[in-house]
Amino acid sequence: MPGTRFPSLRRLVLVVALLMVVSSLPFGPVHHSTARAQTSSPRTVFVHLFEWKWTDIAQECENFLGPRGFAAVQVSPPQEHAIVAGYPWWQRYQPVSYQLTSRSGTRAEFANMVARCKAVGVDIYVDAVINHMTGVGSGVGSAGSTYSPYNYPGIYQYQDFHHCGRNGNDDIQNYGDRYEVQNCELVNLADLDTGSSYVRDRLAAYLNDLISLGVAGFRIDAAKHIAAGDIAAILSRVNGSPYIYQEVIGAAGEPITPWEYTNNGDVTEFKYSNEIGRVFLNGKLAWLSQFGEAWGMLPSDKAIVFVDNHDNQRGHGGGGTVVTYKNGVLYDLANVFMLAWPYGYPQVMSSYEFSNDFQGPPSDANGNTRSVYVNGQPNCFGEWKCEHRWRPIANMVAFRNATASTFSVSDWWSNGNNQIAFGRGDKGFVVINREDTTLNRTFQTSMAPGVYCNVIVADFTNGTCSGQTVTVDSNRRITVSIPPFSALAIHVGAKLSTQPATVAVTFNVNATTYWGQNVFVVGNIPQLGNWNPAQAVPLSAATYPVWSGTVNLPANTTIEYKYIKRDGSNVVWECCNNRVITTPGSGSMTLNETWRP
Ligand code: LAG
Ligand code: CA
Repeated sequence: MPGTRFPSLRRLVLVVALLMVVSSLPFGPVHHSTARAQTSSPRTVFVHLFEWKWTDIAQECENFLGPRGFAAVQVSPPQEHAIVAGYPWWQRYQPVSYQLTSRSGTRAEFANMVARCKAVGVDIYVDAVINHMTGVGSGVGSAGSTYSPYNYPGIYQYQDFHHCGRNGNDDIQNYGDRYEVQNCELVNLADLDTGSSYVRDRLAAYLNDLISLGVAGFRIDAAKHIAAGDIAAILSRVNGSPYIYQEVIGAAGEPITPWEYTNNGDVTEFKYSNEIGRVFLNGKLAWLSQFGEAWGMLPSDKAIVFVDNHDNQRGHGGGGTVVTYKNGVLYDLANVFMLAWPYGYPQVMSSYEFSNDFQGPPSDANGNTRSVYVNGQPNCFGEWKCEHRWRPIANMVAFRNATASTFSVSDWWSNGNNQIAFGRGDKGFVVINREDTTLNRTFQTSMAPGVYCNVIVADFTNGTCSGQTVTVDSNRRITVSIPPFSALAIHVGAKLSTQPATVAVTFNVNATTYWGQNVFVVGNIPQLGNWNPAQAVPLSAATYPVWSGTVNLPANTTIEYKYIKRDGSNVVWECCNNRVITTPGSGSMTLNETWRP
């Protein structure tokens, strides 16, 4: 079934059982959350709260992620890690033991977070670093454990590691050599012998401990450096059916490909991130009409997709040309596309501000991470970027959830350049303007007639829209005016049940006429006659040659119109493009204009 996601064959039995229970629900593409559902829509987007503390994540689940319909949070590696001078972010990718004491907090705080997030419908995915331990060397970890080369007391000794015998120092050099990539050391990190039963049991024990605390899924770090069969053997020792996605950075010409990992679960699709970067920074959005499998990417139901991740946003993990929070509104637009486009399982990145690729999260001088929440309020958009709270990104989560049951594209349009639009059947419609001119246009959609909230610029809460509304007319069309570097998105989850407020718009037009000829205004909405001259609104000549009239029009709405001169059935249209206005949210509007011959 296209667009339908089976996290792995091992889950089929569970999935079938669930389907029997929920067979009355629409069969959407993704329903990852195993936690109690809080909304009627499936939850189809997850967020990486990179380097956030457990106490902060618990609050963010309750205050924002749960109510907004997020499926899950990917958390930073929770195990004991190396302490590196200057406290770089990457010290957490150097495990010392599997005690849950890390820069993000204690085991008790971790367990509390998992329970509180689950209670509001949000799963926790753990970044599982299982390919390796620390860099080969000695030190003391974040829980106080000591280690020395290939010796982690009580856990692993020399014989539990690969010693590949290549390149003099056992480091990976040749990515064209499968043996070397999987058995040598990735940047000098002590490489676990994942072929051994002992190591497999020990890694599974770590994952099972996390599962016992309620963890619902795992990102398998550095999966390309572990044979796919070794991962399968580890997972076969794991309890229950956690959701699995594997970090495999595919590269042209390399023998190890993302495809060979799909039997274990889902796989990160780095090509998606790099192509989004190429297209949004240097290309044309018009190219995106077939984005996905047709571009050589994984099947949709196997792919984890992202605009950027914690590695490539700072030149690690394959690097490449990527759009990040530093690109401002362009980052919004790239995420709007990702969340509207029916391909893959999207991961939203949530970053902290950084100026070099080493810098760790906001911290004190001893490397203690600062809290995001201060006095119960999140300290976002400063040192913590909180991209997941940027309005267009946050609101598109509900769009993706509300459109999940129509996981296909309808009504594609582009101007051949950097303006695109597409729909998701009668569930949603999006327009993206990545050009420096305003996009004025009437679009054919497949949406039911009615009034919708433009969730890119406004919030839809308790049935009301805080800003611009969009009217789908009886022909399922919308007429819109989209500023440069902006977007429009409407969906069935943000449809107004009542008609919007109206505002009084006064049309004054200076137009000379002959005796018996009168001036009217006609436009694209019912109040202005739907372009039918016979139903145009008559203006009064009390202050000739200025013709005037006041009409109540929907507030916050973009309208197209023209003036006409009419003498019986004889109609003269003014020339040129349609006039375009956007009505204010309240009050009134006066237009003083001149007939265009
Ligand atoms: C990944 N892919 O397979 C990530 O894409 C990659 O970013 C991770 O490395 C890697 N897994 C290991 O989990 C990150 C940093 C590295 C860092 C490493 C270990 O990107 O820069 O290496 O975590 O902390 C650092 C130093 C190296 C040093 C190594 C060992 O940068 O110079 O050799 O530690 O001491
Ligand atoms: Ca390995």
